[in-house]
Amino acid sequence: MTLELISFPLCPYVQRSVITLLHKQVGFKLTHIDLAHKPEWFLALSPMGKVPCLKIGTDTVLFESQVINEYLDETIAPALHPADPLERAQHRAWIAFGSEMIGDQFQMMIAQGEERFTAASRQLFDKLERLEKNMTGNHFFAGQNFSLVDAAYAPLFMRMEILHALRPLPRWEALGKLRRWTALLMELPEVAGSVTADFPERLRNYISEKGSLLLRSV
Ligand SMILES: N[C@@H](CCC(=O)N[C@@H](CS)C(=O)NCC(=O)O)C(=O)O
Repeated sequence: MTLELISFPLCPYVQRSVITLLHKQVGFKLTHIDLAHKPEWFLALSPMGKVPCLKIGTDTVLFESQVINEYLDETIAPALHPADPLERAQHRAWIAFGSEMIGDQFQMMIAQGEERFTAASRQLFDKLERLEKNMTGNHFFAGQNFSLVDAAYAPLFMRMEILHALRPLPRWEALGKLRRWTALLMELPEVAGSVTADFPERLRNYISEKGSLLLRSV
């Protein structure tokens, strides 16, 4: 069965699925599209007009990163979700929490004015601090084993580190457990290899084109 992931190179949701595919060492084709000029074939494929979409074989399509990741997890070993239903539900809940933070982070990155920037960063950091309190600080999200939660959070944390390098973010700096978790994730080949080598520069250019306050006030 062939797998093709439809992508936009800067999309954190796509990156979650790329990490999962790389972790599972399964062959797949990555097809990038320009979200500013969505091709007709993509609009025909994607009910919400969003990436990622996973094309399975010639005519089956899945959308929504978490749905894609769960499908991959149920069909390709090793299983990354816990076997216990309650634990699995908790992992899903924290993944949903991470999705909210990706939205906050995006708003913070593209905010042009002080008010929007402050509001988005408060939303983001309040959530990050809550997550920090929930962490044991013991390796990955659930200890020694890499899980779908790790795949879901790595794109968010990768961007936090890039933004922090562009403009120091004291509230990020203070999150010791999350930053240790981040460092472990960034060393993994499936995380490092989930973006192109010029990703930090591409991200910087993207937010610069948006007139981001984050860059203007450096
Ligand atoms: N909930 C979706 C979010 C996907 C998403 O928002 N993708 C963005 C790019 S990062 C997109 O395709 N946006 C295009 C648009 O909204 O027109 C998921 O987890 O897959």
